[in-house]
Amino acid sequence: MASPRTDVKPTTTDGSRTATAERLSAEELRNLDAYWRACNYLAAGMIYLRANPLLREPLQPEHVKRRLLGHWGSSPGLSFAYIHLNRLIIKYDLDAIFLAGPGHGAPGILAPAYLEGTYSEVYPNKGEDEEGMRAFFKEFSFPGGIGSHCTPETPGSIHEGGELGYSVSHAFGAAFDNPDLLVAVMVGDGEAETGALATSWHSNKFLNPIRDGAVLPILHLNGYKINNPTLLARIPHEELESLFKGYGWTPYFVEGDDPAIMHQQMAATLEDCVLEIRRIQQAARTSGTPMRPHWPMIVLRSPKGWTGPKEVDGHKVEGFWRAHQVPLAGMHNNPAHMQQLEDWLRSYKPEELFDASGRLRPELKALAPQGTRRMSANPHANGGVLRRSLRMPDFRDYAIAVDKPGQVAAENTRPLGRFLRDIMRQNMQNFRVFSPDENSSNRLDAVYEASKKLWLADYLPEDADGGELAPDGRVMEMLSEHTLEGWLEGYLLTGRHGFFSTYEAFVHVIDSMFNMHAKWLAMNRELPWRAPVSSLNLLITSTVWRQDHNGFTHQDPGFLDVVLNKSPEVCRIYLPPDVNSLLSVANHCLQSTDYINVIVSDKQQHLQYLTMDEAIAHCTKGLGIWRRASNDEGTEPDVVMASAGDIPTKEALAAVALLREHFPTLKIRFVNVVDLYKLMPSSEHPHGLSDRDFDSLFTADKPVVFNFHGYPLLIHRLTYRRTNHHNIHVRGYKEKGNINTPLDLAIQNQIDRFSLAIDVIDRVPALRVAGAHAKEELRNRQIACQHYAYEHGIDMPEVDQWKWPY
Ligand SMILES: Cc1ncc(C[n+]2csc(CCOP(=O)(O)OP(=O)(O)O)c2C)c(N)n1
Ligand SMILES: [Mg+2]
Repeated sequence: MASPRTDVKPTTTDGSRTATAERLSAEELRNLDAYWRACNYLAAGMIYLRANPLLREPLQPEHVKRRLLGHWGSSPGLSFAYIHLNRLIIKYDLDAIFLAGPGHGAPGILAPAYLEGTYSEVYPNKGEDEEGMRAFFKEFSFPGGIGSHCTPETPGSIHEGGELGYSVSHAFGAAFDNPDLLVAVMVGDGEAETGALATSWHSNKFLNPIRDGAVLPILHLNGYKINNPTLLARIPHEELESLFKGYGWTPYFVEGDDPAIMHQQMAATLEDCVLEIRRIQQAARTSGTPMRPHWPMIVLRSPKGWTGPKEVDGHKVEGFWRAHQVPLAGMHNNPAHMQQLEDWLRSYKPEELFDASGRLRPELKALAPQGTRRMSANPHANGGVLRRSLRMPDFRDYAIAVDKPGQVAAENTRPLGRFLRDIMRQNMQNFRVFSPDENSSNRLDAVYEASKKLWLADYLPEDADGGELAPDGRVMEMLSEHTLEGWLEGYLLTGRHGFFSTYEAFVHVIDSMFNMHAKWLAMNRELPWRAPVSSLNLLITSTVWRQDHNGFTHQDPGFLDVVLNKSPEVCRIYLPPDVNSLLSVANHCLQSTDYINVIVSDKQQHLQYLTMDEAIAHCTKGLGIWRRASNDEGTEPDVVMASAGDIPTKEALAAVALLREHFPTLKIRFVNVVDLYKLMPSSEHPHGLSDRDFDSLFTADKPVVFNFHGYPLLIHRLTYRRTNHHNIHVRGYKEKGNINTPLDLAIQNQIDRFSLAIDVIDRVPALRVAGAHAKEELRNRQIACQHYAYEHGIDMPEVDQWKWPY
């Protein structure tokens, strides 16, 4: 079995790169190593100790936490890279932040944040003295304390690293439009096996060295995950090197386990990388020619759990997966382990590192940068403080004229594209538009008039014909929802603004990224020192109801069900039915902070209902009665027809028209819902309607037929506590469909006008028997429509070109 490599390879221009020159004087080396020992001491202390933080007395069981929760294995490597970067921040006055991909190694990040003083500034009760250190140790991964990852509570963090895979894309998002920023990102070698991380190496093709900052990935090749070796650590060196060269990087290797040698190697290699980055940037910036350089990256091959216990109970720990979490457990009834822990902690010689009060000694303190140059205090990592509001054109200028509701059709997203174009024009430094190859398909292509798609890879002559590519584009398109979402999150968390559009069925690719970001935002709101960041705006388009040519796999409105699981404080869902309501919603969302705004709007031709003034009022309320579609004014309705979503709204309106044709005296109330959370009780969501308002809109006892864009159960989830819930009958997508005409797809899922009208006949007591004839006729028309579709491949013109008749 191969042990960690200790061979030192010479620097070459074309082969494997490892810097060998000794950059650290003996004193620098001694101090740097002492600083690292302090980090490692704190990391272990955080995991184990609740008292006796400086080991001023012999270690006793009562000094040790009863539950040992945390991850030691990653921590020493993380702080190793962090403090080496500190050296260069001071030497070259770098503006740098640090992202820990394996965020479970938080002790390796919290330790330097504490040593450089930021932690105590942010949390004054964790001061830089013995009592502060005790409190700092105790709260880590402790009930009522802080989490065991680089959560938002961690000063300097924009990346929790709870769910692995997003570190590199987050790092690039942070670097975009921050020309002076260096984003160092540690990538777990296990993390590198995830799909999201694998695709994100390509981000280097989207970094413009003139206007963007730099990303320096450090692959943390500690060889192991929780219980397994990592693939990248068990392939030949050449294969690993070729892999990264193939991704367009220049890999530098730092490999070994002897701290003295490794410090020299890391100091030299990191410095070479920083200088190489500067050279690349200067060349591009002085020539004005954007290019795609082969940016440097570092492969840091070091033992997992470096400097920790070598063996425990006869099992190898350092340099093996057993070092992943707590190397020594069962302390309280195992004196041998207690002794081994004490020996391990004392091996860092805390008495040499901290003064009598418990503060880091001044010669070591001097190794950390000052003020906002400290990575834990860099404002980019608390992006809300840098955030400037977007300069917004007036969204009303993009309205379309609606003289009478339900007469003209328009593509709902196209005017939004023009609105985004002009937002882009006014915010050319802090706004970007993201989409997985779909901005044109989603009818947002007007945005290219302001800025093209960023492309730094090769160009072909034919690209000039509609390719819309440019090396300075601000529209980000790559076919990786993961990478785009990660870029956007990184961009927002560093204080900028963005807009992401994606196909409804495939937004599920980022379900769990959405989850992670929602959790981040929920915690962000709890921390007074974290300033609000721009909301993440997600347009879900190419929706389930218009997948005529793509079929079954493209029909999935279930993302909304995922969104609903997350904290109501941070999630918003909007289903604007037409152009003007979409513009009004987008205008609101783009100026909001600390939310994830999910907007569902199909891109194809749809009937238009609301004037801009009506749209503003309707969207401000979030839901409301459409008077012109209702005939119950001044009386109690016999039935409420409700809708949410563009196509369901049209079918619901057509159902109302059919019912009025058949039953002129039937009193129908038409309610449209734009803001889905309005349906929730006000006690559960800040947007929720009071029971009084809900009952007055949806009645306390009349049947409600609700035609919904997504899966029907979601409306029940939202309304189950309402007085009239037992009378709410929801239609929505039920996994039926393939290559259908729009109406046939609606019929198969029973959201069509005929099914809805029949539903009403079935639910309104006075019609149950009297409506039998009408029901028959509606069924016949439904069957005729399906036959027509199967015969002609299109919907009957009278359906296709249906207009609101009243
Ligand atoms: C996407 C995802 N899958 C699984 C996990 C569970 N998990 C936590 S740590 C870990 C191993 C990580 O190994 P590596 O990236 O090499 O980090 P190291 O601790 O070695 O630095 C796993 C599988 C996770 N956090 N995220
Ligand atoms: Mg690992």
